[in-house]
Amino acid sequence: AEGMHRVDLSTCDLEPIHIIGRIQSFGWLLSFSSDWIINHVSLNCETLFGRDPRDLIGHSATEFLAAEALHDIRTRLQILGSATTVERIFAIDLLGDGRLFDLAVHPSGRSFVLEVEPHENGRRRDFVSYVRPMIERLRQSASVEQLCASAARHLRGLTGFDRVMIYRFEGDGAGEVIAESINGMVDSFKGLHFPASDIPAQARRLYTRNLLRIISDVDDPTVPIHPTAGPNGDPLDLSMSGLRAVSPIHIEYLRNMGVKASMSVSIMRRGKLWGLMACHHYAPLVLSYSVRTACELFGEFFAYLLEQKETDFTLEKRAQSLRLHDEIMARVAGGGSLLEAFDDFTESIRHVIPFDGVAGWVDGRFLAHGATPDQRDFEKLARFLNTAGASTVWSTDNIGAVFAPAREWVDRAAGLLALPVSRSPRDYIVLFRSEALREVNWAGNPEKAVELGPLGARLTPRKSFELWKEERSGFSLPWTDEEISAAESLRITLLEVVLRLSDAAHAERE
Ligand code: BLA
Repeated sequence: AEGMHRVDLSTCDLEPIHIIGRIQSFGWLLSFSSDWIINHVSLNCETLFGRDPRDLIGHSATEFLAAEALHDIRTRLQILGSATTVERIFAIDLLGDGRLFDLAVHPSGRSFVLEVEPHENGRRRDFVSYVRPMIERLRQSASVEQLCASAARHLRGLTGFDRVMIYRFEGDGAGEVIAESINGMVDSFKGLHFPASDIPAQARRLYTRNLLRIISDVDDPTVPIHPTAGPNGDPLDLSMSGLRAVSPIHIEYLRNMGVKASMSVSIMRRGKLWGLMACHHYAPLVLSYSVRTACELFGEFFAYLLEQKETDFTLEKRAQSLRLHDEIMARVAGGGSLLEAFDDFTESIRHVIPFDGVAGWVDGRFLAHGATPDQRDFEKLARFLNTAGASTVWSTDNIGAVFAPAREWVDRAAGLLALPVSRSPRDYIVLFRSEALREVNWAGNPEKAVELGPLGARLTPRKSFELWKEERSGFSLPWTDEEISAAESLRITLLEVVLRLSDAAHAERE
C-alpha cells in the first residue's frame, strides 16, 4: 500500500496542467503566428465574431480586428520583445463595433496568445486608485502577523471572496494558513496545515511564473481550444494564460471542500514561492481582468512589505546579539572570571536565545542550570557531538531522534543548541529546551491525502477536510534561523573569552 501511495503522488506531479487544451468560459482565446495567421481559437468565439470559429483558422487576424485595436496590439508585441510576460490592454474596442474588451497578450512558443474578456464598466475599473490606499494601510502594520491579517482583510474587501487566507509553505512543501479574513457564515481555516501533495510540484513551479489564477466556477463545463494540435503538432502551451481551465483533480478537491470558486495569488520571495494568498467562494465568482490585475499588483507589494518586516525583525535580533557580545566582553575585561560570571551571562544569553537549561564545562568545571541532563549523560552527549563533527553551532529540536541514549532525558531536554567554545573536543556550552507537546492541526489526515478511486489507480483527492490532530512527542520548540545565527556570533565571542582567559593564566604563570 505504501508503494501505491508513492506512485500516486508522483503521478500527481506529472499531470501536464499547462497543456490542458481548454479555457474557462468567462473569456475567449485565440492564438496567431507572428504574421497574424490564426492558429487556435476557443470554440466559444462564435459569440465574439458571429461565425463558426473553426472557419477562422488559417485566416489573418487583421481581417477581423479593428484597425486601431490592431495597432495597439502590435505596439504591445513590440514592447514584449523577447520577454515572456503578459501585456494588458483595458477597455479597447476590439472589433470596431463599440463593445469594449480587456485584452491580455503573451508569447507561447512561436505564437502569440490573445485573451479577451468583456470590459467591466463598474466602479472598480481604475485599479491603481484602490490598490494604492490598500498598500498604504499595509505599510502601517506593526508586525508580520498584523501585516498578514491586514492583507487578507483588504483582499477580501477588494474581491468579495467568502474566505481569504495567507498560506505559507513549510520546508517540505506542506503549508499552514497563518492569517485569514472570513465572511461570518463560513468556517475558519486559520492554523490548519495542508500536506504538500495538495499543490503538486509542477503547479508550484508554474505559479512562480504566472502569479494569479482564478477558477470562477467549479461547475463550468469549460471550452475546448481548436484544433488540439497547432501547426507544429504540439498542443498550445497555456502556462501564462489567465483563462486556462484547471486540472480535474483540483476541481474535485474544491468540490470535496464545498467550494464553488477559488483564486490564488503567488507570494514570491527572491524568485521562490513563499506562499499564496488563497481565496474561496461558496458561489461562482467572476472577477474582471482589472480587479484581478489589482489583486496581482497588491500581492507583489505585499510580498515586498513582508520581506521588509521580516528583515526588520532579523536586524533587531542582530542588534541584540551585538549587545550581548559587548556585555560579555565588558565583564571579562572587568577582571571577572567566566566561572564567577556564569549565572549572569547565561541570563544575558536567555534574552537573545530563550532556553530552559544550560550546561557546559567552564575552566575545567562542569556547570549546569535549569533543565539539563546530568554530568554523566552530558559527557556521553559531548562525545556524540564530537562524532557528529559539530565544529560550529549544532542544533536539533528532537535529540532523541538522532541520539538514542537521549531518550532517557528528553522529558527534561528535548531540544538542544550546542556551541563548541574551544579547540579541545569536549568544551561545549549547550542550551537546552524542554519538550513541548506539539499538536499539528491538519485539514484531514495527511496520510490519506490521496485515495485510490473506484476505477482503480485513478487519483482522487481526499473527501474530508475535518480537523485531524497529529500529536508529536519528543520535540522542543524549534530553534529559529535568527537564534542559530545569534548562537554562531555568541560562539565566536566565547572563543575569544576562552583564549583571553587562558592567555591571562599563562601570563600569571610566567
Ligand atoms: C492546485 N491546490 C491547487 C491550488 C491550491 C491548492 C490553492 C491552486 C489553484 C487554486 O487557486 O485553487 C490547494 N487550496 C489549496 C490549499 C488550500 C487551498 C492547500 O485553499 C489551503 C487553504 N490536489 C490534491 C491531490 C492532487 C492535487 C491529491 O489534493 C493530485 C493528485 C492536485 N492541486 C492539484 C493540481 C493543481 C492543484 C493538479 C493545479 C491546478 C491547476 O492550476 O491546473
